[in-house]
Amino acid sequence: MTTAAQLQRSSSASEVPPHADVVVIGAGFGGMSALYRFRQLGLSLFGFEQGTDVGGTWYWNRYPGARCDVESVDYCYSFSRELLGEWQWSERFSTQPEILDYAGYVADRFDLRRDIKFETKVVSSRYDEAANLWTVTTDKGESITCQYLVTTVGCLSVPKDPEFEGLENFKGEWVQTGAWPKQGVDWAGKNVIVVGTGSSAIQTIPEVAKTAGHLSVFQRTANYTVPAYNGPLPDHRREEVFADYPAYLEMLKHTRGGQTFELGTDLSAADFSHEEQRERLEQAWQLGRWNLQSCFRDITINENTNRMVADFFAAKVRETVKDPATAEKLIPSGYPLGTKRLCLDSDYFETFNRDNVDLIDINEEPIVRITESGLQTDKQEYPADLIIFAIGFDAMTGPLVNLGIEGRGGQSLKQAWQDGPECYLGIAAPGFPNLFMVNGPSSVSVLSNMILTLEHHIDWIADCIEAMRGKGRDTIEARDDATHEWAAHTEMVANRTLFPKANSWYMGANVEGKPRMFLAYIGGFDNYVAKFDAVAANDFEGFDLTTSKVEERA
Ligand code: N01
Repeated sequence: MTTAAQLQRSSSASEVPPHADVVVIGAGFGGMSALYRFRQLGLSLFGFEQGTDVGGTWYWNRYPGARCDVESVDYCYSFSRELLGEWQWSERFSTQPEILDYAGYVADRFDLRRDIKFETKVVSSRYDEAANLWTVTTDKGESITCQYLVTTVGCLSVPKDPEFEGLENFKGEWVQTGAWPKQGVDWAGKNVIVVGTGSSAIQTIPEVAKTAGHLSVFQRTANYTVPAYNGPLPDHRREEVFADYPAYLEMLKHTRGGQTFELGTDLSAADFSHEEQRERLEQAWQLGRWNLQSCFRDITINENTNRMVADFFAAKVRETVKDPATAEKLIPSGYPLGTKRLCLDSDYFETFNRDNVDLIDINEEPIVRITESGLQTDKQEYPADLIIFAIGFDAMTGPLVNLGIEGRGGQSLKQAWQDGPECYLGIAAPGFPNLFMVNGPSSVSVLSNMILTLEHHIDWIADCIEAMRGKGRDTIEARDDATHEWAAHTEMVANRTLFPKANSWYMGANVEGKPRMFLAYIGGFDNYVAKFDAVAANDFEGFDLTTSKVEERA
């Protein structure tokens, strides 16, 4: 096995060329995959990345305890058999530093950095109808034209600003999990406050509690979280994965969520006896991962089944958390289990048994303001040396509307999506020709295994560009009717589930003023892939493929 340290760091681009066939925005896992794949087509390429290196999500989210909640053998690139053979994960759910090492290894291994300009933010991307070209401009004042613009900016990459009164006067340090300082943060022996109890906080809290002087956790909504049981990959999974690794990853593309679960089933709770249901739930708890959400087919469809599983969950919290009042606060209510992303944790509930940790429910004790020395609720002031905001992201649309994209007639993506995003197949929008948004709104992305879904998008885009060249076409644009139909379809599929009942980021409910709608496709990765296959086989149904006047003149 070659390690990341053995490969020399590949050098990155310093000059921006005047033109490239494809410009890729973002050098996370999507951007790297795009550069690799489009190079194979012989296209000229250029990429921009705001960070100093590759890694995307795993570059920015350096908070303590950050790990992937998908097993690393599943959450990895499938595009190269050699790479699959070379890289070995040291743990079942790898840490952020190891995932970032992997990203760096891939960048070196395939010399991807040579086409990427780092520390560069794209500030506008404008489509010129007469020239049939996009012009991408950066914060450094550079610009480049391209025929195809591909965004790989992530779904959860714009952290919400902590808009708390008085924060500007706070004399201590404050940080955000989603933009954790690269130089690190020291919390040993300090009074620390964590605001938020989503996935990021649930991973942060147990780590910080180990060495903080005191930790106060401010919770608005209690969350469902199951033990990750991190460690070496269990034997039964080793056998399943490594018997034929490439075939295994290919198989995952034909599953609902880009992963398999031991207790995954097509049977509903009612198909099991009461005793069998209890046994399955107990087994699911012991197996970890999303077995608890997968052990009955109808958990996120049927309220009764959901309540039964939620009651089982509540009993586990009461068993684990010693102080009954704290346990009750930690038991979620008001939304069905699984309709906010089920978290995976390491000793989250156990952490509230520590003497140096307390939990404040801000529904009972609202935050009034941040003071110079801590956080003031309507009952008391909590002193703090460090405040960690783990308050989430402007998900799915935030990263895209921030790119200053303007399509036909100068219409901005922000304007086009002001009443909610309509994005054909989660990849393209009418009025924005030759723009491909990898894992855009209404894609399966966040409800599946992200790396496999973005590889799927990128392969499809590459095949599409190749097919267009074969047909002498140079312009592709999503049709209005197909886009409306896809939006209606994604909404209809979501409305068949319990997901719309939660005030989640899936619904855009975590950002004030954001239109409330389900922002992803919940019909399954398998059905999603089949839809893309059908669209391509049917002469790119739902898209207009044309030849621009520019090409005709040439
Ligand atoms: O963000 P979140 P996250 N005052 O939005 C609270 C992925 N991810 O960064 O629920 C007080 O889930 C908010 O409360 P409420 C994963 O897909 C993956 O944790 O809105 N509190 C909530 O408790 C995940 O779903 C991994 O009432 C405020 C929390 O802050 C997604 O990222 C790890 C508040 C935000 O939770 C987002 O997770 C981490 C306010 N003003 C993340 N505003 C892994 O792979 C918000 N909150 C393991």
